[in-house]
Amino acid sequence: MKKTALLIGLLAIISPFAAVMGQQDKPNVLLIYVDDLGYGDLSSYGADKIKTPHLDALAAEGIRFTNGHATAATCTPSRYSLMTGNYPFRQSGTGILPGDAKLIIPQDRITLPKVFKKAGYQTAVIGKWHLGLGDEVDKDWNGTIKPGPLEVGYDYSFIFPATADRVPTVFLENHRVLGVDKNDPIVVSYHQKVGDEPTGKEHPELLKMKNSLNHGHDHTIVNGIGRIGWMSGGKDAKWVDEELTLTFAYKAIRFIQDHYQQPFFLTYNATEPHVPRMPATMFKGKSGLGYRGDAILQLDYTVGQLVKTLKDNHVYENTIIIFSSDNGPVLDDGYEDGAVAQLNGHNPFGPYSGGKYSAFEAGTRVPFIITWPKIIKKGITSDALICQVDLLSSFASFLNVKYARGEAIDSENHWKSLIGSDQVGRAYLIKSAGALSVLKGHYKFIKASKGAKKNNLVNIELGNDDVDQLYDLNVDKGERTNIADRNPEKVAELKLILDREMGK
Ligand code: NG6
Ligand code: CA
Repeated sequence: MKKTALLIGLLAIISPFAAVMGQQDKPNVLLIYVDDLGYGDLSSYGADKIKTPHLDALAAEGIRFTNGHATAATCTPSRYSLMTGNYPFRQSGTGILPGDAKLIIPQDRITLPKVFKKAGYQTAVIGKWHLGLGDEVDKDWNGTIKPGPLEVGYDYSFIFPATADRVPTVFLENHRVLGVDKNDPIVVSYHQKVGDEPTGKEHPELLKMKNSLNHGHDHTIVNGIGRIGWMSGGKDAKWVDEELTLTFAYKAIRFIQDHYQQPFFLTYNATEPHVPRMPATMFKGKSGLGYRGDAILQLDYTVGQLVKTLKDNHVYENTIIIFSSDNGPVLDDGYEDGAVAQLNGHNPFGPYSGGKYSAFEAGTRVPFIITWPKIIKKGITSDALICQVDLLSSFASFLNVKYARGEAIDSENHWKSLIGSDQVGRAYLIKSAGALSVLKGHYKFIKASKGAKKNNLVNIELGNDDVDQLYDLNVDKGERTNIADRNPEKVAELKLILDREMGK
């Protein structure tokens, strides 16, 4: 036992005052937040056409939640909630951001990483960001870029700005783009072509992975892949897609190796299986399900590497690992990458309807796994209603961190559910995916909305209808039979909840 731990243990016996958790006893927290992974994408969640042994081992080590949610069905709004503890409908401009967007996380309010910072943790974010950077859309990508992750609670960041299908396709370490060269400045635009790099629209013959019909992704070509937005310069700064995850994983492993002796909070924002799916060569063709499946194998491998690093440094037992996804799955999200052609019976949606972009359950109900070997029992399955927006308040309560009333108003303390000692969780949850919905017990209410019923490009039902919808998920997980007419009281109850929440 470390000397300090011994001392704390001793003090705990002789003085009630010292029973407060010592710095050495605080668990590390590794949040693995992935991109577009579906409820049915892991073998521990029922997939039988793909094997995810490292994630399955994690699920067997702790709690596998069956009723865990993102607040939205796309990336930016879900991440906004995770960071701020607020539903995305409370702030405008929280939809999918372009790659040059400015930071949308308020700097003067509590955030999830700030909770850890206030409790004395070292905090880092590695991977996808997609919450905007700087004060302005027009910014110099060759200079200091802030505010960003460091201004909203992280001590260290190694990110890419938005998504891998949006320019600029570069890494940023803290405030600077890696590999900038003043003789080859980076210029980015989301309005018009800049420079003379070929675009996917003009030169489809240069693409190593074709764009899907009518999807876009036909602006600047980087690494043989058409992107959204135009970019010129930065020859040495541009990444190669096949090295993205290996780079992020390496940085995450280094962070753990450098910080394992003090409590740390590491957010690892994996890019899998978001488009463009272009896994490292060693994973290509390995799943038999196209690059989407290969990307999931790569993700699984990376999780295994992170767990191994924790074990090698003897901090695994006292590390809380949280694994979840920012939204549900999509097959064709803009590139011909085999996700549809080689699906081979794989069902990323599980028993649910919809998918990414959708108000139906597959849009927001996602894999959610929590382990903490020192405290959480092995092999628990929990049906508690939990949501990513609650991590902020739950950890603040656990770590005894205070923040102002009126901040993080949608974040509830569900610590007991998160560690498996309560099986109920939230009384209800509001989800924003175009149409707003309320999940309460086994009832799901979707408010009437004018949006399209289906997104034909991605072949996903969006859950919109011009009448209110009510489903009983106990008997109708797929949200096929609208029972609103037969249950006016339930509809009124859930509508009232929504109105009250929206009025806050
Ligand atoms: C959509 C893109 C899609 C993906 C998504 C963001 C088109 C037609 N579709 O607009 O490819 O980039 O935005 O995904 O351009 S998210 O997971 O980051 O929200
Ligand atoms: Ca996403």
